[in-house]
Amino acid sequence: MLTDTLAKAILDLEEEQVIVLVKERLAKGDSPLDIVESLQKGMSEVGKLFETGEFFLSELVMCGEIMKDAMDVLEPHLIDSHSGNKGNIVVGTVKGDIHDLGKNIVVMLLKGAGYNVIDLGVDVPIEKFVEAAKESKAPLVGMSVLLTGCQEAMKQTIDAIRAEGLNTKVIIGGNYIDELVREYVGADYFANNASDGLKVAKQIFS
Ligand code: B12
Repeated sequence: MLTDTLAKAILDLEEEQVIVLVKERLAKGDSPLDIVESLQKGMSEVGKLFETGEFFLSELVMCGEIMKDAMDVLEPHLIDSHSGNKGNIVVGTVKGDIHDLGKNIVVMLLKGAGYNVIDLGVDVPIEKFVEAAKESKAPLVGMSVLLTGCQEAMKQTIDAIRAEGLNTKVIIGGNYIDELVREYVGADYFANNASDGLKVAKQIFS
């Protein structure tokens, strides 16, 4: 039973209510990242209902659309006027995976903190990650994955980056990522939310 009203509204797919609650919480002075956390909680519940067959793909799509609308409201509060001169970071969702809502939040937050983010989008081929890391000489590459089936693609992408001998740290993120996954795919860091990702970036660029 969800006690967080915003999480509950997204679980109920109440689009208008979600936007009203997001605006109310911003007006109250809540941090945009706490609001994202509530949305994420609700979406996780939607995912569970999809898994058990109570929700179908249409509900998953709708939940994604609601999240996009909520992010339109939150975006100006996550991004400020920094110029992006703190250094390059390459970010993308791995090959085979088209989930991008979480990645986009990470991108917004990094841009907001002044990094120049090279966003490769979704379903990113291994070579594209390697090329971008090489060309930009980015000290950090961030990879997003939500599908367990795409873990292997993530491992292959990291292997390919290492094979080039690039001096690049790799951070992976996604809802199910943990230390075991990090170790298996050979990443340097992992994060389950955007703010932990930002902390790692700050550490690397410090
Ligand atoms: C919305 C959604 C969709 C939308 C995505 C819309 C979009 N534009 O992204 C649509 C409808 C397209 C979709 C499609 C599918 N989905 Co889907 N989807 C979801 C759902 C409900 C929410 C995901 C989400 O956006 N969460 C909100 C964001 C904010 O959270 P987040 O992604 O976790 O990101 C945060 C952190 O993880 C972290 N993070 C994420 N990336 C990164 C990267 C870095 C570098 C860092 C530092 C941090 C970081 O920071 C973010 C912000 O805090 C999840 C359920 C869940 N538990 O996540 C299922 C889920 C991921 N989907 C699932 C499935 C199965 C699918 C489909 C295969 C369904 C189908 N039969 O077609 C397809 C896959 C298509 C593909 N090839 O990718 C499964 C995956 C199961 C598995 N074990 O692999 C899940 C878990 C649902 C479930 N429980 O069954 N999906």
